[in-house]
Amino acid sequence: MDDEYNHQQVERKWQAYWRENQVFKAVENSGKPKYYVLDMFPYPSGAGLHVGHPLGYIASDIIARYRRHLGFEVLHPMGFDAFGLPAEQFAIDTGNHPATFTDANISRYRNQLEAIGFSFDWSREVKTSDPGYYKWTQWIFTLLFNSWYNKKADQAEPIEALVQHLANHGTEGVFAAASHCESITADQWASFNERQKQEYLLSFRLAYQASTEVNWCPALGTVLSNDEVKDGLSERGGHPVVRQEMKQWFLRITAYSDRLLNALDTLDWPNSIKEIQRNWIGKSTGAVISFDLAEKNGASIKVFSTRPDTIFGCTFIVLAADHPLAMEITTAERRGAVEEYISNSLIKSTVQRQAAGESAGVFTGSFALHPFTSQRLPIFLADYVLKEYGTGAIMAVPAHDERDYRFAAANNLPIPKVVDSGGDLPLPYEAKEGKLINSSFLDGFSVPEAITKTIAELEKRGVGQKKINYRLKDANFGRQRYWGEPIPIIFHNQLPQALPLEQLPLVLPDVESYKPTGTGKSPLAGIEEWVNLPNGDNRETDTMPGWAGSSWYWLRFMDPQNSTQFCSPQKEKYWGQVDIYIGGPEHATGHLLYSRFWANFLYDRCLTSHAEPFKKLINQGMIQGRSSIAHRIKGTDTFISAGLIKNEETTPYRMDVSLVKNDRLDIESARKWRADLAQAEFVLENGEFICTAEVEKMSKSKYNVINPEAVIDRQGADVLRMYEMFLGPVEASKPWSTEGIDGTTRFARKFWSLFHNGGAWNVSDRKASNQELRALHTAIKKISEDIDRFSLNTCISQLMICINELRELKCNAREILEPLVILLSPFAPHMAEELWQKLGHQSSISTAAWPEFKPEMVAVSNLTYPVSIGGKVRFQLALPVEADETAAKDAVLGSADFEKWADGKSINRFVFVPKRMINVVLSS
Ligand code: ANZ
Repeated sequence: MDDEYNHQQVERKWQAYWRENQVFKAVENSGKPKYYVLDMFPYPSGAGLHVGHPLGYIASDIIARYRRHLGFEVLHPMGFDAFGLPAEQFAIDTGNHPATFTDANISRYRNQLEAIGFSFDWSREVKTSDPGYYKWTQWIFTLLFNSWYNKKADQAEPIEALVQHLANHGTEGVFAAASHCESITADQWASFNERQKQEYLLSFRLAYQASTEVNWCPALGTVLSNDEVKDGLSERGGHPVVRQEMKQWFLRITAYSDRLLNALDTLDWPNSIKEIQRNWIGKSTGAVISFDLAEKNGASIKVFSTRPDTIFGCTFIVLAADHPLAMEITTAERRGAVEEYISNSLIKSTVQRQAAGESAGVFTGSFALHPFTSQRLPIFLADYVLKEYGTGAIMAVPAHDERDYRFAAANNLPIPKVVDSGGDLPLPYEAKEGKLINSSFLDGFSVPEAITKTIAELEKRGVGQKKINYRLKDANFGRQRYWGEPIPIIFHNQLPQALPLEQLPLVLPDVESYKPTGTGKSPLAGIEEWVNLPNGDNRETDTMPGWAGSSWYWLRFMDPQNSTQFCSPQKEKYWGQVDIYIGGPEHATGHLLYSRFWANFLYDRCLTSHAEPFKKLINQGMIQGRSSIAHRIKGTDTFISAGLIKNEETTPYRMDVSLVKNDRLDIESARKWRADLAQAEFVLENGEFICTAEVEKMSKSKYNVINPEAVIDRQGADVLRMYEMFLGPVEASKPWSTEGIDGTTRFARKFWSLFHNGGAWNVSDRKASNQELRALHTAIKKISEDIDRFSLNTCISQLMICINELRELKCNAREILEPLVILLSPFAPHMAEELWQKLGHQSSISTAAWPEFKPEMVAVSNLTYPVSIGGKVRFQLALPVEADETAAKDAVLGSADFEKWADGKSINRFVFVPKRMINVVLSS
């Protein structure tokens, strides 16, 4: 940058100014309309931020600053999602408390974020691992525990409402989302003792305990998540992992399936995310059908099918290997084979089971009877049928289902066709179009008609009914780990009770060892005096999963210091929904779904004014790294420059990107960087060693990480911000290019120099010309529209166009430059503040009114050209904007001024510079 613009000094100056004056502090009820701009708050990892991380934060900061210029009261907070496994792993490895590690990382993150010039209201910073914060995470959990879902009212209600109803009417009229709901009368309820009552209520609570299968690793003594298991072995250490039943906490998110699904239509979110959530919730309408067992009187198997119309094409039945009836129906002759199959299957995770291929399966020796034809249908176990979905059993229709088709083909089972596609399409034919054939009373009907008819017939015969099924499962809510919010439950006579608010927060106690206990329980289980209370009660020792604290944090930002409420109703009402939420698409089925669930729940319990938390969502893309790869001849210590590689077999060797400039390797520095390079031989081309480049994820292990600090130091935060936006649409993924940033640096310099002449301040109070006004208003219009459309890269290009035009016009008019600085301010706030101050303003530019677009300014039809004759400007001539050289020449020739100055001479040379000037040389 110019000598006179010292970005380091200017940026530091304004960051200090913003901090000291709390310029971005948001206040409630300021009388302005509100706008809430939220970023997905980071997990503070040990590696700090690389230039990819702030992409979304830069975009949201531009929006926040722009909205302040428009006169909104903007809430733009930042905080830290501070519980998580890396900190726990650090604690296990070093014996230090995970909080130490977390706090050190947070302070690094905060410094990095501040250095980029974000307009966060730091007074609202939250940290999910802070007891003052998780007090309320725990409280929301207790509220879930003390609620049930009334399907009739379609909302969550206090459990006391259910208790009241049971006391008055028993289960008559109760329509609940429940694990199971045994019908009882009011008298029976009255006859229950306290223990029976509590046990009964457990099935209804929105936070409940149930036994479920987990990945248990005996060698590590811990439960692993699905992604921590690869091919039946623990990812860390490679120890065997088995599936084991364990009691776990769950949240009844399934009660909200329909609401979470339907409200998607009202959200301004990317379609891709909505589609992922729709599929995740996975609503399908079909029927549950009973198939009687041929050899067991009165016993039957229930299947779930979305295609009951195809029932006459069913030739066999398949159960999940872990279906409760699997062993019971197996005949003596088949027992050995089935047992072996089941034990092999049980060690696999769900994902592996599905990947096993459809042809894998085993015959049980038993048969079921077709409900309409009484035909005997063999019953198999196979991995492609999942225990957790539907009823865990299917009627197989091989002609019209791909998976059944492959299984039938591999096991020589018949494949009768029952839907006629109308053409000659190969089997399996899965489309829901065509007419039924070979199907008795369904023949000739279309698929939808046949579905309705079949269900009616099944219901009439009492062997089936319509059923809506969801893929969504209740959310597992406990982990057997240390670094999380303790679940605020105590067991009294083995029955769970939630701690009252007065006893919250239940503070995470210190432990001697962060290691898993080896018994499957969390390290908290090792603290006797904490677990066992003097009255004989004991505490839950599971902690909450990583997503607990982030499921409501946008509410805490509204009222972060409140110690008596999670958020005051007045403040919640003022800020309402998050107007724009920016974050990565990887949270589609986790955080974004859980947050919607909690928000809907809190709304039901009359604690908030909106059921949906995030009105508009933007997913930012990734900034990828551009790795530098040197090529080493295989098996040698010789590296060969990229242009020289012919037939040699080479292996790639990633060089740290800081050692490479324009693909040229700094060999001497490389030798110092890594010992194995010290003695290596480098074969050069034209005296240089050239690397190739590869675009891939930015990561430490690929040596392609660019830290924001380095860029800020060299080019400045303003340039970093503008460059990241200029790279392309925020939503797109794109590679970082260190060379590419130079163009943005030049632009920043040009912007600054527009206000200066030879280093001296040069802004004039003269009137602006039409051309200047036109350039400015074109920019106002385009930039305002583009920010509204969230097209931030084109804002930067428009600024660049505008600056080039104004430079050509040698514009130094305050009337133009002042509004121009405001246009720059969301993108390059430090330089904008500095220029604003130099323009004579006493306060921050951040609340200066956004320049108003005046259409008449761009509609100007005439431009004023200075006409010089013989090197001197002699007169001004108005020409239509679209005038070309010929038109300009005609106009000059026809003007009285020209006649006067030409003095009868003819034109020798005519120079026309569009929008700028006309130069005439007369013949002598
Ligand atoms: C008979 C049939 C005929 C089916 C046909 C499909 C096509 P969605 O839409 O995902 O809900 N299914 C049911 N339970 C299953 C389980 N536990 N594991 C694996 N597959 C299961 O899919 C429902 C369909 O998936 C059901 O309809 C069933 O196969 C299968 F021409 O029944 B269908």
